[in-house]
Parts: sequence; C-alpha cells; structure tokens
Amino acid sequence: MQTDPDVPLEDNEILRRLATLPGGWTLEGDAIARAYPTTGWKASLMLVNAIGFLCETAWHHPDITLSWGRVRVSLSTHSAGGVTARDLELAERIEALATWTP
Ligand code: HBI
Repeated sequence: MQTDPDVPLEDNEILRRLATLPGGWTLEGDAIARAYPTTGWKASLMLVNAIGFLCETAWHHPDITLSWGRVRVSLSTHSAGGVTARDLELAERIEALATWTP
C-alpha cells in the first residue's frame, strides 16, 4: 500500500478507500469530491467557513464551491499531482463535520 504523501494513490486503491468512507465521495479526475446539500445560501456560507477552518488547521486546502443550497468540496494533493492518503484522511474529517447534527 502506498502511504507516501507525495505519491498519488492508484485509482483502484482510491476507490477501495472511498468505499469505506461514509457519504458520497467520488473520484473525479485527479481529485476526490463530494457535494453537500444545504438549506440555502447562508447555510452554505456557514458550512464553507466551518470546512475552511478545519482544512486550515490541517494545512490542506480543498477547492470549495459555494452555491445556493449546495457546497461542493474537491480535494487533491497538488505536490503529488493526484489523490493521496492526506486527502482521504481530510475527507473523513470533513464528512464528520458536515454531517454533524446537534
Ligand atoms: N492543499 N489541497 C492541497 N494540496 C496541497 O498539495 C497543499 C495544500 N495546502 C498546503 C500545501 N499543499 C503546502 O504543503 C504547500 O503549499 C507548501
């Protein structure tokens, strides 16, 4: 198994790991991505901020698209040119945050 953060994982390994991740993360090109439905623009903004702070603490920065009723997150490791274990670990943390209900 490849665990070097500077080496992209093989697609079959990414798909195998995504299958163990709760939520609807998918492999899209050189990144893993997931869209979260929200109740509106302000809810999207709050979710983007929460995900943003989490990612900043991990010093790993996804592309995030804020829309009315939807936040899309896309993660890859630029230095590796693809998806690494670092992306999968952060995806798991984003998933826990974004699906948390009080
Ligand atoms: N964020 N998504 C992503 N991918 C990276 O490779 C990355 C990052 N944030 C910070 C970061 N790399 C730094 O390690 C380098 O820019 C120094």
